[in-house]
Formats: sequence, structure tokens, C-alpha cells
Amino acid sequence: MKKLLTFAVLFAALLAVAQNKPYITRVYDFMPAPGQFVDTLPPYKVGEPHDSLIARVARAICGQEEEDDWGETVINVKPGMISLGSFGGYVVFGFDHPVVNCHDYDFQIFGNAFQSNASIGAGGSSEPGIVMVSVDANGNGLPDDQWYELAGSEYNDPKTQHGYEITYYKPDEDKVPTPDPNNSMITDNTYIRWTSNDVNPDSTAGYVCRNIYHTQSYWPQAANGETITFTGSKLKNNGEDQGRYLLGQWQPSWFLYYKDWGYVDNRPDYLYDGSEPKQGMNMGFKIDWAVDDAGKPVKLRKVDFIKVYNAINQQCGWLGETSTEVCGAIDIHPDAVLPHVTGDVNDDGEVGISDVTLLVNLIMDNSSNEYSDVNGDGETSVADITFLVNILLDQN
Ligand SMILES: [Ca+2]
Ligand SMILES: [Ca+2]
Ligand SMILES: [Ca+2]
Ligand SMILES: [Ca+2]
Repeated sequence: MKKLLTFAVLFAALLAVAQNKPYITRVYDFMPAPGQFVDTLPPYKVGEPHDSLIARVARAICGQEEEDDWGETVINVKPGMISLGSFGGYVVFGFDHPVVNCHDYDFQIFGNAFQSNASIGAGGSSEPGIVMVSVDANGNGLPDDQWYELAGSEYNDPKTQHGYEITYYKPDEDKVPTPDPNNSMITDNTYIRWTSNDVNPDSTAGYVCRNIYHTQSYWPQAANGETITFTGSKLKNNGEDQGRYLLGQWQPSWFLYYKDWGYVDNRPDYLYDGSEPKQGMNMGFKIDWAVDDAGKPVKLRKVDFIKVYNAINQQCGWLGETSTEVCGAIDIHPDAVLPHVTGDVNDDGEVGISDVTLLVNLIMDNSSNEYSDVNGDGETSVADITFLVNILLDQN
């Protein structure tokens, strides 16, 4: 609660001047993978349409303007929390404006990671989710365009598996459970079966276990059909049982080590304000980290859609599956202006032949757009084609 208040107060000043909302305003999609918080974070009503579930997610992670005790308007950037379930579960969201690439930490996404004082290492609860970004290239306002991964610290680690695919199988909720003989907290260690294309032959199949703490179905009710498949990059497991024997009984004590940087719900959150980054904390994400499917860096001037998915497939005893939580996000530079280059008629950040093609088509249609008056004389005409061609000739 204390942390939330600090966030809110810090944002009070920003709200007074910001044209764009610094917080999430829209959730486009949500599909958790099976897990112990499925259909409780957020809750799911039986038979609820998918749109209504997404609205519930939006209430949890979209920012809210609230009045504090002194009547001042403050922003709550972390109104609630959602859990993405096991590997692959995801959420897709956006702001009321494109996030401009400022070649800095561009945005932050908040989770609930924390450092444990009892841990012998840097960590405690770290459940890293991978961030992907997308540009609304076809201009339809929907996230149906190319996605790019933001390459975090583990991207080139040999233990990271790119192109990992996992399929979960809908359980028979009435089957006879198989309690774990060594762990009384686990009531069914063959609950939800999965198979994967893991490069390690010993890790191509397993189960999401059921524990005594969560008795509802762990199968996402929003999933249609008998199976559900997710793909993505899988990070190396980070959990370790640092327990000990007490009177001949193993007392488990699970720790989940931090990844270095570049993941959601990986390190404790704080609000980055452009000053010296706080080492060891979640500093946020840079659009400059974007790579394509082949791992090649991609230059993006802005992004319209952001996706987070859980990148870990591991069971940690009574703690259950590792699952990324998402509690909200901010655009660090909400009022940054997208730079426009003269001659960039299609506004893709570059001046090229495609701009000439578009300009010719606009003129033939007796039409124009925001950028078609290339020579700035107030109208879109053949003179703009000449002007644009000269820009191109000068470039070469
Ligand atoms: Ca689109
Ligand atoms: Ca977490
Ligand atoms: Ca262009
Ligand atoms: Ca003109």
C-alpha cells in the first residue's frame, strides 16, 4: 500500500501537464496458461464472454485517476494484479498514444517481484516475463501486426530456447488425484499434462501440479477446446530449494533468482524518473532492444502494442508453477513527439520509393494526407513529386 501511494504522489505533478496518459488505457487480449491463480487473478465467472474477462483485466492493470485524502488528483498506476499462469500465458495492452522510442528506458511494466532477506543470492521471488512490442503497421488499431521481442539479458544465453512450443491438455477434473508422496502440500502431481519441443529429451513432458492452497480448476475457462498451445522464448529455470532437514524432515524454502535485466516481474519495482537508474531494481524497457525472429535488431520509432508472456516453465514444490504477474505499466516519456522527416509521406520513418508511390497515388486520386505537401506550399501537387524525387536524389 505504501509503495502504491508513493507512485501516486509522484505522478500527481506529471498529470497536470501530460497531454497523453502515462498509464495503460487499453487491454487487447489476455490468455493465461494453466496455473493456481487461473480464473482468480482476475476472477472469471462461469460462461463469461472473453470481452468481459478482458474488461476485468483492464480494471486490474489500466491506470486510474483518483482523489487523495487532500482532494488532489493522483494517478494509481497499479490498481490491481493479474497472473499469467504457467509458461506462455500472456496479456496484450497499450496506451492512449504510441510509445515513442526515446532511446532511453521508454516504459516500465510492474510486477510483484521481491528480494528475500533469507536468500543466499540476489532474488526471492522472480518470475520473469518476456516483453514483445508491435507497431500498428496496417493502421487498423488492432494488434494483428508483426511482433518483436525485447532482447533481455538472457537472449543470447545458450540455455535460452527460442521457438519453444508447449501444449497443455485439459484435465479430467474428476480423475483420481496422485498426491506427491514426499510433499503433503501437493494434492495432485499429475494434474494438467503438457508436452513441449524442449531440446532436453527429459523435459519434453510434465505436469502442472495442484496444491492444497488453490482448489479451483487450474484450467483457463477462457480456453476453447481440449488443448491450448503457446510459443515463445523459454528462459533457464531460476528456482532453487534452499531448505534444510529439521528433525529428519525436509523443510523446503524456495528462492527464485533474478535474471539480470529486461524482464517483467523479475526485480523489485520503482518509478524511473529519468535520473540515475537504481541498480538491482526493475528499470524498465527500451524499444531499442527489439529484435526480429532471427535475432536481428529492429529499428522502431514507436510502438503501439505491448505483450508480456511468462517465459519460465518450472514447478517449485508447494510454491507451484512460476507465473509472471502484471500490475500496470507507464510510458516514461508520455509526451515525446514522434520526429517527422520531410518527404516521409507514408510516415514509416524513412524517405524512400514507397513515399513516391504513395504520393503519386494520392495525387492521381486527387487526395492528400498529413505529409503529402512535401514542399510546404500549402497544397499537394505534382510539384511535391519533383521535390520528393530531388530529396531522394540528394540522398544517393
Ligand atoms: Ca494492426
Ligand atoms: Ca510474481
Ligand atoms: Ca516513408
Ligand atoms: Ca506542395
